[in-house]
This record gives sequence, structure tokens and C-alpha cells, in this order.
Amino acid sequence: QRRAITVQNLCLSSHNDEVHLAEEASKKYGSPAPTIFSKIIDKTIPADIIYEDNKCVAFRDTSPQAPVHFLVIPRTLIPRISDVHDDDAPLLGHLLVVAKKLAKKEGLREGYRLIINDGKHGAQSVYHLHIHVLGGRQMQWPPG
Ligand code: TR5
Repeated sequence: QRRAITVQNLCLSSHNDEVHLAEEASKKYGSPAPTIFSKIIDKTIPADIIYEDNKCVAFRDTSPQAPVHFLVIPRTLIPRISDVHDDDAPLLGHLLVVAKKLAKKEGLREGYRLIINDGKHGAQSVYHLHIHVLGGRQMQWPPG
């Protein structure tokens, strides 16, 4: 039982860290400084890139929350989903189609989850729009 409590505390603390990170990141929203994802796109910092084309890049999350966890991001800087315009619809559609193709390539035959976090309440920690693709285990509902 002690071990269970410890593991639960670890989970709680990691969730709180995520929320704290998101809170800090929200203060920098609107800053012209490039995000870590811009640096992944221009390859000034390394990432495990699994796909790229002229509109988007997909790479594995460094803090995976499932056996398969990767991110699909547009090359164009759109900080968050609440910033998109009507004419971004084809790009957003492309990101979803790429996410679906990569999920299939990653062998996620039993299903998977797509997530877009927005802003502080959505626990967004990097202000470059990204779709999380998580799979390889049973997901629970509702999310925290
Ligand atoms: O919380 P949101 O939805 O903004 O998700 C941001 C995601 O980016 C988190 O799941 C992080 O684990 C992930 N992340 C953060 C960094 C990073 C990354 N994934 C791949 N490579 C990364 N590098 C090189 N640096 C990060 N700071």
C-alpha cells in the first residue's frame, strides 16, 4: 500500500508540474522569442523526427505519456488553436490527416487519442500549435 501511495504521489506531482509549467508558459504567450518547436523545425536542436513535409513536422514527445506519443506541428507559427483563422482550415485538416497516417504507421490498430491543449486552463506549455497523438495503451475518460 505504501508503494501505491508513493506512485500516486509521484503522478500527482508530475501532473502539478505540468500545470505549473503551463501557467509559466502562459505568461510568455505573445512573446516574439522562438519556441523550442521552432528550433526543432529549423533543426537547431535535435528531435526524434518521424515525418516532415512542406507544411508540417512530426516528432516523438520527450516526455511520453503512452507507449506511442508524438506531436504533429505546422511549420508556420500558430501559437495556439484559439489563434487560428478561417483560412487555416486546410492546414489544420492536413495536420489531422498526417496524424492519422502516422498513427497507422506506428501500428495503433486498437485506436488512439488526439489532443490539442489550449492556453493556461488547457495546460498548454509550448506556444506553437501541436497535436498530441497518444496510443499503445487503454486511455481513460474523463481526462484530468
Ligand atoms: O503541454 P503541451 O500541450 O503544450 O505539450 C507540450 C509537449 O511538448 C509536452 O508533452 C512536452 O513533453 C513536449 N516537449 C517539450 C520539449 C520537447 C517536447 N517534445 C519533444 N522534444 C522536446 N524538446 C527538444 N524540448 C522540449 N522542451
